[in-house]
Amino acid sequence: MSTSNQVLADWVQEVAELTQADDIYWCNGSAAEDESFNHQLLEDGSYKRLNPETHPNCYLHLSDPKDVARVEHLTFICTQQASDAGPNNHWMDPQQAHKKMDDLFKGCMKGRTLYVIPYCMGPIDSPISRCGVEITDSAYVVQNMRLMTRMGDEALRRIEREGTFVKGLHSTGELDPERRFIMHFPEERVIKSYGSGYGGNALLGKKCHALRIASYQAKDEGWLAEHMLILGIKTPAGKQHYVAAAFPSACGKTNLAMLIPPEGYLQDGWEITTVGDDICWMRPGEDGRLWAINPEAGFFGVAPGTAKDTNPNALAMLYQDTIFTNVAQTADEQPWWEGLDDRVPAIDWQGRPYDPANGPAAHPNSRFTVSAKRCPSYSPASEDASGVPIDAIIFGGRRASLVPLVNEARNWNHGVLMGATVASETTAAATGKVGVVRRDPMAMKPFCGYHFGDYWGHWVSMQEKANNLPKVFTVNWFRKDEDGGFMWPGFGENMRVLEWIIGRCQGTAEAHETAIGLMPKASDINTENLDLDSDVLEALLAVEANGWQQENQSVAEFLQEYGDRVPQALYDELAKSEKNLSS
Ligand code: GTP
Ligand code: SPV
Ligand code: MN
Repeated sequence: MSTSNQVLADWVQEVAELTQADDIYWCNGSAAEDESFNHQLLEDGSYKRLNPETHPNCYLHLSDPKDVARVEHLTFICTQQASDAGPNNHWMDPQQAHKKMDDLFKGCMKGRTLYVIPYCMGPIDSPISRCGVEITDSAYVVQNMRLMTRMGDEALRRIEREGTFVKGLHSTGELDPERRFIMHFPEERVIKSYGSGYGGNALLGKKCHALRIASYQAKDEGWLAEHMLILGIKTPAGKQHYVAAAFPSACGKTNLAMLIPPEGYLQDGWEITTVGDDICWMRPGEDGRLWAINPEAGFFGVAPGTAKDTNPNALAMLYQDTIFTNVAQTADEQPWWEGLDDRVPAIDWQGRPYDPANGPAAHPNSRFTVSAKRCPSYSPASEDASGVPIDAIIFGGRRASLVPLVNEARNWNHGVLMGATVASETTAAATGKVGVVRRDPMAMKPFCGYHFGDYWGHWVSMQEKANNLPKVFTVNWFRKDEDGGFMWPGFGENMRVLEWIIGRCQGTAEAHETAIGLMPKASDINTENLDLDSDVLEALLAVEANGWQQENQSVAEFLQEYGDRVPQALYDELAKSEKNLSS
């Protein structure tokens, strides 16, 4: 037994018996352990060493070609009452789900080692952080968890002090899509995942714990667990602000979190720092503001599109100590993906000689795993036990039409309505069709561990818990013209929108009241050195009354799908917008 926590010791024993693992190994988080896992993964062929000259200590892992993304159709929330999971989740009776999973886990680790990974989500000394233990039979998962969380002895000591932790059981199983399930038991704080070794399906600290289980727990305890990046903005006057932004998977969180402002902004003294790129835990502080931590310690970021001109900070992280999953390789064994540069890859993400006839060289959901500390814009405030105070919350998605570049909520409840009804085109981050517009409330459609009606009610209720809440905005970087081109340049130029948002928070930027919220006029956006036609900017900031009337009709239908658990405040705000539009 390697722990003084009896519940943990008993659980590990029980799982070892169920899975019939040959060995049990407790991860301690040391550098020597890291090295020995890398060695083992190279030996057994799970890793390929990338060019040590250009990419020291970087490894390539190619997953099973049928195991390349999250599987929302195989992901379940198992609450006692089906109604508590809500129409936004697949539900299974907890008893039945446990039985199903335990049958799959029976004997699945015969001949294999069971790894115990104690981890802490958030700074080890933060009262906002929460711990978990993942049991897995995948050394690749161990190495990802090492980068993505604070794992090992320090986390175990905290678990022993606190006595509580989330239990996550994982096996890659046979990687058979027919024998693959990601089950959550939020009432028991338990996760069981079988049959996938990929990303959010297998790194249980991430989506399973930090979003699905944590969102459920946060509702009971009065805080928020969100699919949001956190970034710091320092103004030329030296004022430090923090912004949290929720965009659906593969819709720009990593990019915005690491934004490098345009030249003129840098000269003026603006500074952007990165606290997190995917998950944000926020709770009301004594000052009535929301204080946020990034529960993660690393980035599991989308590789395709990452380049010198789009996200130089991200690219700079990836030259050492990085795990690449499902990217392509150049002839000299450097990692490569679409959008990186104009070299032609030699080998594709399935290890075949590259042939354009086989589709993209890197899988569209190929990813890098890297420590957050390697990011040039990494903020030291990420380690603050108290978190950072949030000034603005931003919601966004991919909308080719209608939704303007930026819009400010009239008030908190209107902000909750805007977040609750964000729609976005689906991406390769989950299996299924890409490019279909669906509502993705707060970017949490795949990740909310309970009924959306209750979740929106919880958001509305934050007003009673904190009297100095952030201002709320929506943005849309993805409007397209008739030729299918993006109308807004995006990436670093998004700074111009952030400047307006910060100006609104400080009370210095102008806004005019529209039917759908408070918006800048084109002249309120800084366009110095921006290569954009003024009529394009006008179009990006226009409110199309007819389109919004239809949108609101669709929003009303959407809310009705969630029945009487939807807070009345959302209908009231929707009615206001409808009245504005018809007057
Ligand atoms: P997850 O890790 O899946 O939660 O995703 P994410 O939200 O962090 O996504 P990420 O920042 O990696 O964005 C993925 C895709 O969005 C890439 O193809 C980017 O090139 C594209 N993207 C990001 N920002 C912009 C932008 O401002 N404009 C445009 N046009 N594309 C963008
Ligand atoms: C997402 O899909 O939102 C991700 C990647 O951040 S994964 O960890 O696979 O869920
Ligand atoms: Mn994500």
